[in-house]
Amino acid sequence: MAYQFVKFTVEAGVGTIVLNRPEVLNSFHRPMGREFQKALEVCRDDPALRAVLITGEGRAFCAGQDLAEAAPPGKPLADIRSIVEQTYNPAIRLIRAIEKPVVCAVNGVAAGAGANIALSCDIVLASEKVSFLQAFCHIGLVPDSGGTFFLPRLVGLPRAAAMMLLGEKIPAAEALGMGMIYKVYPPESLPEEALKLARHLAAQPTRGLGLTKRLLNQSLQNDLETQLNQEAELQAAAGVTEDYQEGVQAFLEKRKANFKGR
Ligand code: T3D
Repeated sequence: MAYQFVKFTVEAGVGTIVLNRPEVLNSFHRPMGREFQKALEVCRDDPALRAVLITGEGRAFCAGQDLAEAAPPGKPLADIRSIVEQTYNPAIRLIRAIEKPVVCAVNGVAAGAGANIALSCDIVLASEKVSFLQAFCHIGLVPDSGGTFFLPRLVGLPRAAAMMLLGEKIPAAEALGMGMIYKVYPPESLPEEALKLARHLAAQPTRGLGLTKRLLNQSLQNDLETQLNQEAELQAAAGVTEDYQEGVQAFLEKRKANFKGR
């Protein structure tokens, strides 16, 4: 597939997806949504890809839905439900279902669905200059793209409610302080740090990391008993991987492990 609205590159086991409509702050229209999904599917399906990095081109990460597409001036409103179901929901499902680490490097403002796409990723890094904004309330919409699922679990209900009802800009340092994101960097170091992290993850025991992600996904709904059983089952699966054997062997031989992702 030819990509026009995302840039998709593959290098050193990392699939890098760059949202690429900088003139509208990388807001999503349907074609960009389709390309984003396609790139995520490739990351899911290609065993040579062992980590994913998502970021934005230009001064923004993503300003959510392209409002000119959703509400074109002088024309009937678009079918908002189908936009949510076809552009955002499949992308969020894919990010959570890919059994490989998905890193998000928030290089600029992350608003609306853009903020919630970032929050659905496994490890979120941000430039210290950016802000996160649950912009939906300013235009009479409800939060989507899994925001009402992830945000209360990340920061608790009171903060999630305030962010979603007020739509204030939350600076990266505040987001970090309340556990919304993992680390912040000066803007000039973010791309390099994010790539370094993604490359590191791509050289780790991918199957074990993927099963860890599955356990974390399930832990959001399961009770302790169910989760303990799941851990035993997936530990058994991790314990028969080549990477487990290599990890233990390398430890005993006091050398660096050479993981293959199998
Ligand atoms: O179909 C549905 O609607 C359902 C799906 C909903 C999912 C959602 O994401 S709803 C929420 C949509 N997003 C927003 O409401 C955010 C809108 N944008 C902003 O509030 C601001 O742009 C930002 C706070 C993100 C950044 O502000 P600032 O001052 O840095 O930039 P700006 O000047 O507002 O924007 C720069 C350009 O990008 C500008 O175009 P221009 O004047 O240079 O030609 C602006 O119109 C354009 N732009 C920014 N966001 C969007 C956009 N164009 C279309 N859609 C956008 N979301």
